[in-house]
Amino acid sequence: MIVSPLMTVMVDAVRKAARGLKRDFGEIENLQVSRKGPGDFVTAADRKAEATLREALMKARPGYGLIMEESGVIEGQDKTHTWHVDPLDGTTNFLHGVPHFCISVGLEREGTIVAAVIYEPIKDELYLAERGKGAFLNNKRLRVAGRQDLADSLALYGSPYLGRGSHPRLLKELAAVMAVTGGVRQTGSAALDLAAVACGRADVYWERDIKTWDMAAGLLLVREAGGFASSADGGADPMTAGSVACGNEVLQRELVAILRKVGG
Ligand code: LIP
Repeated sequence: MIVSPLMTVMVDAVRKAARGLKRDFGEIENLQVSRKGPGDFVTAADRKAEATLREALMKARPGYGLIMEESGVIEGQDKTHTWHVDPLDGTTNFLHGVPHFCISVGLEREGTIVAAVIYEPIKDELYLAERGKGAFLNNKRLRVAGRQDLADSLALYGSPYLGRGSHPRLLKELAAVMAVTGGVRQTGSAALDLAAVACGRADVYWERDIKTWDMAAGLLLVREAGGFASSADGGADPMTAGSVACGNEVLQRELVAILRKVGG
C-alpha cells in the first residue's frame, strides 16, 4: 500500500497524540477508586491529545481550518480545506477504563472528505483511507460485509449523551431493529463503529445527533470499502444532517427504511 505525503502527515500526528492517550489510559485504572472519579483527568487527557494534533496538523498544513471537539472551529486562510478532529472518540469508555476508544482525523476538501485516519491505540489498529484509493486496516484492504439478509446481520448504534437527542425515539428504533437483525450492540465510539462496518466486523450502524468530528473519517472508510452511508432518514449527507445510517448497499437501504418507518 503506497502512503501519500498527506497520509504520512496525518498518521504521524495521530500516533504522536496516541502515545499520550495510551499513557493516560494506563493511569485511569488507579483513578477509578477515587471518590471524585477520573472525570477531570480524562478531560485533561482529551485536551492534551487535541493540542498535540492541532500543533502537528497546523505545522504540516498551515493554511487549513480545523473543527475540533474541544477547541471548536479554528478558521484557516485556505477555505477549501478543513480538518475534522476527534482526539478521543469513546470518551465515556476511556473514563471507565474500557479499552475501546480512538483518535479520528478526517480531511474535507471543498465539501468532500478526501482523507481519513482512525487509530485505536490499545489494539494498535490503524485505519486509513484516501478518496479513490481504498480503505485499509494495518495495511490490509477493507471491504464491507457481503451479507444480504438483515436476519444474519450485526447492527451497531449509538445513543446521545444525556440531554441531547431523543431517547424515546432511539428506544423505538432499537425495538424495530432488534426484531429483524441477528444482534444489536452499542460500543460507545462512532468512529470505531464506522470502522467496524468498513472492515466487515459489523453489517450496519446508525446514530443521530453526532458531530462531524465523530464521523468524517469513518464515512470515508465505509465508502472506500464499498459501503454506503446517508443520514439516518436517508437522502442527505450525514455531515450536514448530523446523523448516519451505513452498511452495504442492500442492508443500508433496509436500515433506512426501518428508521423512517419508526419516525420521530
Ligand atoms: C461519542 C460518540 C458516540 C456517541 C456518544 C459520543 P465522544 O463521542 O463516539 O458514538 O454515542 O454520545 O458522542 O464524546 O466520545 O467523542
